[in-house]
Amino acid sequence: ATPVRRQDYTAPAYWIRSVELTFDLDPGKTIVTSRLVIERNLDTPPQPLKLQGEDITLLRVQANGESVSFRHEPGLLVIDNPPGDNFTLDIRNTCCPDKNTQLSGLFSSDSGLFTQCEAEGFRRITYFLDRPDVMAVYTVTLRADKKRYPVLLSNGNLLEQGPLDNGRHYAKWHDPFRKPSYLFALVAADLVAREQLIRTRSGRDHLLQVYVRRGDLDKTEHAMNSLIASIIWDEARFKLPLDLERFMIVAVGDFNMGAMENKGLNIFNTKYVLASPATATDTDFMGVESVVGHEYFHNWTGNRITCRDWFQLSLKEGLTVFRDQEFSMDMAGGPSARAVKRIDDVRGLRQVQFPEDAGPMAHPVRPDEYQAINNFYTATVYEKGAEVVRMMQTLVGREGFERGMTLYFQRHDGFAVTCDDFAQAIADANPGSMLSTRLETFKRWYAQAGTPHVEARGRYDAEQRRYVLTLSQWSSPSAQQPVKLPYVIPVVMGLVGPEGQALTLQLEGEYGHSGTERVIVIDDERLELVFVNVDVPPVPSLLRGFSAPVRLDDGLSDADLLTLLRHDSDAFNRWEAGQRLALSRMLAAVPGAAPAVLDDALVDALRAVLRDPSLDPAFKELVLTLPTERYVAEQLDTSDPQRIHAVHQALQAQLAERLHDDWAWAFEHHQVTEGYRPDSEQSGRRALANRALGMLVRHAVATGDAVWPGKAYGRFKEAANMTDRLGALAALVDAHAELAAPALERFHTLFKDEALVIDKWFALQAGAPETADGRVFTRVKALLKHPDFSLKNPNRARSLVFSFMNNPAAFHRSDAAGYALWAELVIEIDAANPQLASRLARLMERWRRLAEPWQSAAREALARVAAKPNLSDDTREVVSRALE
Ligand code: B3K
Ligand code: ZN
Repeated sequence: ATPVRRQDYTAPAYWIRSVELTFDLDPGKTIVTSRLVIERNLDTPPQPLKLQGEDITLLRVQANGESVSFRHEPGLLVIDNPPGDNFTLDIRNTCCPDKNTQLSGLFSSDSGLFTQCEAEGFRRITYFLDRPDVMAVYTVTLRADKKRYPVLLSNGNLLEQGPLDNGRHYAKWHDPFRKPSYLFALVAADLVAREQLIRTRSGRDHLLQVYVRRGDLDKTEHAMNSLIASIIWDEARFKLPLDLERFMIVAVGDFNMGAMENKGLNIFNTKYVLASPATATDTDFMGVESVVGHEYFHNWTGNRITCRDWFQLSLKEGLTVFRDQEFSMDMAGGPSARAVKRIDDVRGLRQVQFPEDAGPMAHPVRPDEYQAINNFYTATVYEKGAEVVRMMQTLVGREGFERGMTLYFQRHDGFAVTCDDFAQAIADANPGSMLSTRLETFKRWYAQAGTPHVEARGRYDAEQRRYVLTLSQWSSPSAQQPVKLPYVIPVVMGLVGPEGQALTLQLEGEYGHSGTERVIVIDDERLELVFVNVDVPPVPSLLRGFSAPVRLDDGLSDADLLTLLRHDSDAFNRWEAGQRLALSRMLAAVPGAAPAVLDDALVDALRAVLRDPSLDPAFKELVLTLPTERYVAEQLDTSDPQRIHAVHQALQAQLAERLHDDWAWAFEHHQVTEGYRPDSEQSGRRALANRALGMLVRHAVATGDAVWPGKAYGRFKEAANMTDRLGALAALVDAHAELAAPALERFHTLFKDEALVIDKWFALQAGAPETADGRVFTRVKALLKHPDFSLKNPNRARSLVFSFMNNPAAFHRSDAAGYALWAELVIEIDAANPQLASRLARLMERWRRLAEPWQSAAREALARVAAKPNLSDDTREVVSRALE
C-alpha cells in the first residue's frame, strides 16, 4: 500500500451535515439505509464525491431522490457529477457481522452485535467520508429481533421505541452533538444494566448505565463508581461537565483493545468493566478505574474537540492519557500513593515506549506517515504524548495549565484541530512562560522521534561553597531524521546533603531564594548552573518525578545512589536510585560467566527500605522489585536473553535468601484482615505480602523446604479475594513448586465459567520463569490445544500467546522453536484479525538487538512472515519495517 503522509492533508471536498441511518440488523446480513445531507466545501475546487467503503455490498444509491451515475474505485464509491452544491444522498447497502472477524465495523460477539469505528471502521458499515474532520449530526433507527436483541442502543438520546411485526422491535436515537464517523456506535444485544441517576453541579440530571450480560451485574459496581468519580473529577479539576442526558457503558467479550469513547455510548472490553473481589485483582480494579476515566475524559478531549486527521491522534490520546493519569493519582490519595502511580506509569513508558522509539517502528508523537493507521495507536502517541502534555504542565504550572485548557475549549470546542492548536492555546494562556517563549523549540517533542539523552555532571568547590552543574543533551540521528535539534527539557531537581538534608537552591546572581526544589529548563545543547552558598558536597537529585521522557546519565556513584535511596525527599528518585543500583549489578554480571552478586551495601539498603515504618507498603514493593529482564536487555546493544534470565534469576534467589527473615516479617505484618477495598492502602499491603510470599516460596523450593509452599497452598485455597488467591497461586507457579499443579487444577475448576479469570490462568502459566529444561514452553504448546483456548477471542489470545512471547527466556529459545511458533501464529491470526496480528508481529521488532543465534533465527522467522503474499497492510507494515 502507498503510505499516507501528513503533508498531503487537504480539507474535504464535501461536508456531511446530517446523517440518518436505519439498520435492519441481522448477524448474517444487515441492511443499512443511509440518508446524507451533503454540502460542497466551497473552499475547494469542484471535484467528484468519493465515499469510502470496505467489505460492504452496495444495493442502491440516489441523489435528491433520483438515480445518479456512480462508479467504483478500490475502496471507494465515486459520484463524478453530484447534483449541485447541496443535495441529499440515499444509500442502501449490506454488511455481514458474522463474517467480521476483524472486529472493526459491525461485528458479532456472543451476546449480540457491536460496533468499533475508530479509526476507519465506519466505512465497513456504510459508504461515507470516513475522516475525522467531517462532522455530522446523527439520527439512528435500529430494527432487530426482540428476543435475541432486547437492547438496542446508539449515541445520544432515545427518541422512541416500540414493537414491529415478526417479533422484531425498533429504537430511534438522536445525538445532538456533531461528531466524526469514528465516534458512531450501536449495540444490539441481550444485556442488563446497572443504572444510576445523578445530578451534577449545574443542577442537570443524568442517567448513567453500565450494560453487561445477565449474570455479570454484580461485577459492575466498581465501574459505575469509577464513572461517577470521573464525572466529579473533570468538573472539579478542569470545569468540564457532563454534557449528555444519558451516558452508557457497554461491555463486550470480543474486543481488540481496552475500550472506545463513542459519544454517550462507550463500548468496553469486559476486562475493563467487570470487577468483583472474588474475580478481579487490585490491578484489575485500578485498570477499570483508569480506563473508565480515560474514555469518559475523551468526551471533552477527543469528542467535543476532535482530531483534524489521524496524524493528530496524540491531540486526543496523549492529552487523555495525561488526564487519566492525573485522575488516578488524585484518586490514589497522598503523596506516596501518587508517587507509586507515577512510578508505575514511568515503568510502563520505559519498558514499552523507549524501545519503540529506538526500534524500526519509531515515529514522532505526531507521525509523518503511515501505511495502516491502526499501527499508530502506540505507546509513543499515547504515553509519550502524555509526557509531552505533562511537561507543558510542569513549564506553566498546574493553574497555568488549567487556564490553557480553558482557552483551548474557548477556541476550538466543536471543531477538529491539530496538535499545534493545542500547544498554542496552552502557551497563549501563559505569556512569558518558558512554554510560550520557547514554543517552537518545545514543539520538537511532537516532530522528532527518539528518546533524547541528557548528561549531567556536577563539581563541588568547598572553598567557594559553589556547586557547578553542567547539563547537556543529544539525540541519536535516525533514518528519517538524520539531524535532531535540541529539545526544551524541564528538569525538576534538588540537592541532597550527605546526611540526607535537602539543600537550599540559590543560583549565582539570585538573592533570597530559599526553595529546596525547582524546575530548571534545558533549552539548548548545554546549560551550566552555578549554585552558591552550598556548605556540603551535594548529591544532585535530577529529573524528579521523571519530569521529562529522557535517558539521564548523571554519573552518580554507588555511594551517591545509596544516599538518594536512603534520603531523597522525592519518592520517584528514591525508587530510581534503588533500581539503578540493582541494574548496575545485573549489567556488570551479564557479559561474564560469573554469577551476579548482591553486595552487602545494597542488601542492607533494601532491607532498610523494607523495614522502614514511615514508608508505604506499595512503595516498598516497588523498591524491592528488580528491573525486568526486558528493561535490562534494553540497556544493552546486544543482548543474550538466556544470560540475562540467568542473572535475573540469580539475583532474585539472593534477594530471597538474604532477606529471608525480612520477607517472613513482611508477609506476616501486611495481612489485610478487614473487608476488601480496592484502595491504594489495602492494595499496597496485599502487593507487599504477595511479593514476600513469592520470595519465601522461591527460597523454600530451592532449598527443599516444604513449609512455605504448604502455607501458600493453604492461602490459595482459603483466600477471600482474587488478589490474594492469584498471588499465592503465582508464588507456587513461578517457583515451579510441586503444589502448583494441583493448585492450577483447582483454580480452573473454580473459575471455569469466568472468562476473564481463565485468561489469568493461561497468562500465569505462560509468564512463569522458564526453566533450563523448557517447562514453560512445553506447557504453552500444550495449552494451545486446551479446549478453553481460542485465537478468535483477543483477550484469550493475548493471555496465552502474548504472555508467552513477552516472557523472554521462554520465547527466545536457542532452538528457535519460539520464533517458529510466532511466525505460525502471526500468519494464522492475520487472516482473521490484522490488528491483533500486527500487535503480535511487533513483539519481534527488537530482533536486531539480539545476539546470535537468536538474531539469525529471528530474521528468518520475520522473512517467513514477510514472504506470505496475502498479508494485511497492518502486519505487512510491521514486518517490512522490521526487516528494512
Ligand atoms: N480511541 C480508542 C482506540 C481505538 C483504537 C483503534 N485501533 C480507545 C482509547 O484510546 O480510548
Ligand atoms: Zn484514548
